[in-house]
Amino acid sequence: MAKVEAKKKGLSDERLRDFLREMLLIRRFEEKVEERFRAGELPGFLHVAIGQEAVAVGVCAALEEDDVIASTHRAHGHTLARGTSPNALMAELYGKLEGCSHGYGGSMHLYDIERGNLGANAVVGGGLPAITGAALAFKFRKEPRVALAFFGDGATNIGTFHESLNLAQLWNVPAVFCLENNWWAESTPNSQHSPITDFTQRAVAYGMHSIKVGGQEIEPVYDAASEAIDHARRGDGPVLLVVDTYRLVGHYVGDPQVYRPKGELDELRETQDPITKLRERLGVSDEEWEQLDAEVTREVEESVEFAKNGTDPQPEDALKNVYA
Ligand SMILES: Cc1ncc(C[n+]2csc(CCOP(=O)(O)OP(=O)(O)O)c2C)c(N)n1
Ligand SMILES: [Mg+2]
Repeated sequence: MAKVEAKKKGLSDERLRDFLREMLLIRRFEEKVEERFRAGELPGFLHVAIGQEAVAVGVCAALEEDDVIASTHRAHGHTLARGTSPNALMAELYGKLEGCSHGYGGSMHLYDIERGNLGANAVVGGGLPAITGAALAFKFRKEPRVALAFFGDGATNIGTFHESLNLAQLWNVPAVFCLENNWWAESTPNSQHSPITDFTQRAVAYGMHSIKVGGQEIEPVYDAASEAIDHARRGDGPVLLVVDTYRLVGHYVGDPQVYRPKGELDELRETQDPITKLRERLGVSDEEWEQLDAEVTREVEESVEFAKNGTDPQPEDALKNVYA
């Protein structure tokens, strides 16, 4: 197991400013989505990943264009970071044909095959077998591509996690398993759902290489993800990439979070916000910040307008694209 410290591999300030913009766009997008959901405009169920933006942006930035990802029920950040436009994502959340899943999916089923997004998955652990299969296909075809699955700490207790890691290692495929450890599975803390606290130990059972990194600062996330992805791409086998992070909100929108220790959330928001950390790291002035914030907020507002003006699917199309 290699622990990646905050080493710098020459990420320029310009690149970091792009990361800051992307993270802020995801934050403002999710805040807006939460607001519109509470107003009753969005069907379905909603999980936001506020606090985990550095993972989505840092890991996706380390991927190449031809690589693929699969995501979870907490997928907006991964989807935007992989290049889906806010318009296409917002339209999906409004159930419109212009959405990235053409209105069939909603928040937990975001697909964008053109951008290498094999889909979000409401079934915990559902993305891991798909990623193992994609990686096997890349290996068979001798394509220099990597397949990466995002999933949570709770998913490490699901059978598909173990089956996927076992087969990926056995077949030596170019897969990266990116575990976003936010310390909770719904209202259950790690200590009550996993006998193992250092998740890299899960990889030991499969003889798999693992890397662990803190997820609130984007530079080490990017470095660790690059190392994992390079390892897989050069044929050295799959990697379990463990990223410790925090969800600074409830499990779902509306979660009263009575299970949290008192004061925990306020303290984490104060000390562990990845956007604040990057802003401070870059020394972004108030003026520059306000301009950036105004720009991304406008982009988000425009996506709501786009979505509201979108096309409703027709009832007779309900069974289109249903294969089983
Ligand atoms: C197979 C399956 N079991 C249970 C659920 C209900 N469920 C939805 S999210 C969740 C917790 C997942 O925790 P984790 O993997 O840590 O992801 P996080 O919500 O923390 O991002 C559970 C149990 C589900 N969707 N699928
Ligand atoms: Mg979790």
